[in-house]
Amino acid sequence: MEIAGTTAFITGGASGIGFGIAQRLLANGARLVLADIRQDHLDEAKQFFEERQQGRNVHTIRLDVSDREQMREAAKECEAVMGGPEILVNNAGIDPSGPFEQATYQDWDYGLAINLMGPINGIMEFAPGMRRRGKGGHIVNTASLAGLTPMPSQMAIYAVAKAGVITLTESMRDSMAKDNIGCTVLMPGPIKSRIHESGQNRPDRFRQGSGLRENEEQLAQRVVSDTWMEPTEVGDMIVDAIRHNKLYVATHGNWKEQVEARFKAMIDAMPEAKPFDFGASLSVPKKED
Ligand code: NAI
Ligand code: GGE
Repeated sequence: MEIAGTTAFITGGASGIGFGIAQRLLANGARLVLADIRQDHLDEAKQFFEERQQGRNVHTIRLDVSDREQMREAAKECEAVMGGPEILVNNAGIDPSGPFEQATYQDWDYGLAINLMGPINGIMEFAPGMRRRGKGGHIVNTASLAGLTPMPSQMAIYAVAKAGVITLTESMRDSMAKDNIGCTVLMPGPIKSRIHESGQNRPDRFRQGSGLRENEEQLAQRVVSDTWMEPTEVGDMIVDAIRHNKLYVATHGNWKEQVEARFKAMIDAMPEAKPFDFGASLSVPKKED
């Protein structure tokens, strides 16, 4: 599809990968609605674009992607203020990692509410409008290579959510295609960002009863490495994926061996296929049966 003249709604659009995608979409002629839970990130992003005489093409909305009411209101506000969106980027996410044994239900609920239900809420609240306007469009969901690569238990909550985002994107594709809406799942490796500040972004209702507070405090001390990729480079990959409706974008090739070994082990676990008619068992029984 053509990016120029569209509106892009980007969750977590005021920092890191989302902000990198925002910059490259704007440079290619899109208007932006940046949605983020952090007002300081939104103010900083807005100022960045104002300094470049692009403020009028950027609208900001404070919201939490795990709050469905706020997502519904944001869809209305986006359509009213900037039009569209034709492009939806479900990117907001957090790092809920820590010792598996210490994770509580609160930590699971938090990790899945933001990283998996966030994209689902985005699709539930925005896809109907995108279909109704009939202009086609594109949906980008940010997963991670951690959703595909075998991960240690420390990363279990994160990996479960990100694996879900990959499957979600793959399985919604045929439905979206009927309305000329393309789909991309972004699977980044290490990217320069403020994901180490995740502890600050945990919504209040998920704070009491967490078992991972110590880990969040440790994560907050981590420094961004020079060797990690620039978010604008990821933004360029997303511009290309939207233009050419590419389902998968992986930013790094460094985990190919692990991913290949994982799929090989799964395929090796499968017996030789026996001839079998799945037609009857997989279809809904008819009334007269
Ligand atoms: P970041 O922290 O720099 O940016 C994320 C933005 O999302 C922040 O501005 C934050 O305030 C916002 N946010 C957090 N929770 C939110 C919520 N509930 N509702 C609305 N906004 C919220 O981090 P980064 O790294 O750019 O993260 C973006 C996405 O990329 C996440 O989904 C993350 O899991 C994913 N990712 C990041 C990688 C990395 O190396 N940085 C690698 C692979 C995936
Ligand atoms: C840069 O910070 C993070 C983070 O705090 C949590 C998760 C991630 C980055 C990523 O999604 C990635 C990095 O690619 O996940 C991995 C983390 C550790 C080992 C391998 C990973 O992905 C293959």
